[in-house]
Amino acid sequence: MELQDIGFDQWFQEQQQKLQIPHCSVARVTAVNRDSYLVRNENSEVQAEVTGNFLFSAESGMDFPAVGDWAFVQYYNADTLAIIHGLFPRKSILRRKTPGKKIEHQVIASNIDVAFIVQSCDRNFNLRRLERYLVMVNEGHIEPMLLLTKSDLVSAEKLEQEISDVRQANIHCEIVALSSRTGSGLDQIRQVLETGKTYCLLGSSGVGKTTLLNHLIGQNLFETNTVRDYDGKGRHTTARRQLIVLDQGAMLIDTPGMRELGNIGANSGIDESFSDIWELSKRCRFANCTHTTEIGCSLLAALENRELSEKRYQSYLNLLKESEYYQMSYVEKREKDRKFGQFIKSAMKHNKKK
Ligand SMILES: Nc1nc2c(ncn2[C@@H]2O[C@H](COP(=O)(O)OP(=O)(O)OP(=O)(O)O)[C@@H](O)[C@H]2O)c(=O)[nH]1
Ligand SMILES: [Mg+2]
Ligand SMILES: [Zn+2]
Repeated sequence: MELQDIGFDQWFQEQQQKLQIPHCSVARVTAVNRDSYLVRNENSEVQAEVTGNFLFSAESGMDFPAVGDWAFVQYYNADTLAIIHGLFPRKSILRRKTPGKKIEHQVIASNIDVAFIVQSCDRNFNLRRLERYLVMVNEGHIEPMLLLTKSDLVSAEKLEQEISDVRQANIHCEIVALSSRTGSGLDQIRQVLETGKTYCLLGSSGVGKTTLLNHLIGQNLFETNTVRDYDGKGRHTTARRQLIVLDQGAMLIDTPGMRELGNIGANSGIDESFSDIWELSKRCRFANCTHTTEIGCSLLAALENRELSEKRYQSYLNLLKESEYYQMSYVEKREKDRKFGQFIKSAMKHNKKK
């Protein structure tokens, strides 16, 4: 196996040349435990730790290795232990705000091409939750795809209704309905998976993320658990995030079900996820329209003539209010915009080369 096969593409090769870290090899972080890691190189998967210096200089949780990261490592103990000296810049990132007032983020996974937002069509299907996940995924510059699992548990009509509800809400991502029980839809997923690309499973506990993963690897390698009957909730069976390389060459990251998304820490992701509203808002009379009371607000006008649903409008306002950007001071915003500008520039450069 070559590093390219596990996602080390031209962009990362260029970074490697720019960074020029001597005496180090390159490996990809495939699992994060409490204070140790697993990394994968051309040949095998190795236990890893970060250097003391790394611990010392880390300023926030964002600086620590996350699943999907590319790292500079050195090997010890006959190549059975890797020491992580540093990380490559991240090409894309899934992150959420840690609970509490302080604006701090936790990286869920990095360097992902497509995020599978998983909802089971029986009791977990929920448009508002979907919108929250979309904001997170869009902010990370990752392509979203909706997987509606357990299609065996609902009628064809109910499934159709759910898909039409998604479209009604102006959500345009690709949707695949599937059942790990009957196998329906699994071929469609297999066709989606491309060699060398990284995918991530996101969604509530118990929706069948790990079950799907087990089907794709063709054996029950990872633990799954029944859903509690009285509330349809899962039991948080998967405890750690890990990246698995599938036989056909794609990589899949399984994550523990999220209890709740918490506050979203996003700004750009909101406009992308609500592109219909964003388009409308361009026609508001005031550039800083809050879309709540202003005369000449085109959102309020769209609500009036039912072009825009009340629920989607509320959902947008709620997410906006929660967003980190909304809560930041002016100085913080300036700094953030500057950094984000740089991020976009480098991402665009990367895309042009593709
Ligand atoms: N009927 C039906 N049950 C399913 C399907 N897929 C998964 N399940 C069941 O749903 C339960 C939860 O599945 P898991 O794969 O453990 O769910 P998970 O999303 O990985 O949950 P966490 O690891 O807790 O985040 C298990 O009992 C599965 O057998 C399906 O397509 N149809
Ligand atoms: Mg699981
Ligand atoms: Zn407005």
